[in-house]
Amino acid sequence: MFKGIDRIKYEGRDSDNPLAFKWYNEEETVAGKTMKDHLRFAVAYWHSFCGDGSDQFGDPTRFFPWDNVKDPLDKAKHKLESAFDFITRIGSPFYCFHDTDLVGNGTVFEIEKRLDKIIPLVKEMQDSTGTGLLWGTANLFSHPRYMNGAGTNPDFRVVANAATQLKNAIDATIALGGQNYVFWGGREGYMSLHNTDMQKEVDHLAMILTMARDYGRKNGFEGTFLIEPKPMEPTKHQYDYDTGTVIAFLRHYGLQDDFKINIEVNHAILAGHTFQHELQVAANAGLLGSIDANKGDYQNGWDTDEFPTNIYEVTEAMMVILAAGGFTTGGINFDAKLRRNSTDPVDLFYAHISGMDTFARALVIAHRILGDSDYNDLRKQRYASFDSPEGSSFEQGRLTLERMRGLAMEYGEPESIS
Ligand code: XUL
Ligand code: CO
Repeated sequence: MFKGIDRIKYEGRDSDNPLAFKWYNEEETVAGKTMKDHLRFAVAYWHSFCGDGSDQFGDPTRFFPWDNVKDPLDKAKHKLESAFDFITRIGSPFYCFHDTDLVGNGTVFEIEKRLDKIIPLVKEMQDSTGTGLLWGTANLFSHPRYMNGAGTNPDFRVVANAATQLKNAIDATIALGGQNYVFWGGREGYMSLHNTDMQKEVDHLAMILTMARDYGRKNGFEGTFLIEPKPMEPTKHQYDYDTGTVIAFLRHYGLQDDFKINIEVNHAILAGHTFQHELQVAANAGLLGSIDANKGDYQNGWDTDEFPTNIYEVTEAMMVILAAGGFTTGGINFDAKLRRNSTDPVDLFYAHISGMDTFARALVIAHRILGDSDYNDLRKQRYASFDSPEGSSFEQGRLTLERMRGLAMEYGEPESIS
């Protein structure tokens, strides 16, 4: 599929070769770590090797060499070879998948059977190319059986099917040495409260996550479980609305030691936040796990999943990520797709190169802002009044409202707002 395209190399800022990196130099060291180790890029199997360009209004525009292969397993093998061909040529250390991206959809036992056959081949591909699995997940939202939810479905028989698919996806993730396991609750929510017992559904969601945690840990999964918040689309009200909501949920059900957050740029925007805001909320709670990198469209109210190229936005994000200590098991997954009218296989390279270069450049700038400028000092100075004896007494919980009133009388009306 990608014949004639060599391994993408770093050529530096002066290069005008569109098939070369201008900023992403994987071995270059920034703040004591290579760019490769800082950024931990991953290619998303679904957008890059399953996305055919179709949308609500139009048919596929992009065709894959395996489209007409009838046998699902043969199709899976063909797709696997092309996927790893791309992953190695672009030089991404990781990739991510849904179970159904690998083997197609069907009954949970059809998926199970195909996974059993394909996972050893995927493992061979990973080993021979030196590629790692950043995270695996189960697609619990596309099949009609999940129209009213998976873990939160009102029909227990659907929940049992979802749990089976989940178990198998965790098994696949463990077999492939996955560093994280992701839950995005696309249909875990509701459309109308009139037919919804919200408390019951949220309890069920927590029960499924608890079972997944226990199963994973019992079977040797040492990575991080991640929840990816999104406020809406496809469901009207999704339970994992945003990072703050998910943190409260995890703490309420005692899941905060095994789960962290996977924050996606476009989901943050749909929730009425900025990406940086969501990152900071997660960092404050010690729960910043991983990111799904993309870009929203500020004039649209839906998830456009564009490749990230806004250097200002990405730099602000990298500042929060660096200040929080960077990724451990997490990384940067390009949950981004080509536009429908972008149909040449080479476009997948241009898109990833732009995204990877933007993050690498942002890493360099963010590091310099944090280390070589007054940025941190200025922010610290803003709170300097809390370093006074009274200010620090307040922070330590040693003041009362009565004492605050006394202090206010002493201070009088502040002359200027700092
Ligand atoms: C959907 C989305 C998903 C998750 C994985 O908006 O972001 O692709 O990342 O299920
Ligand atoms: Co995502």
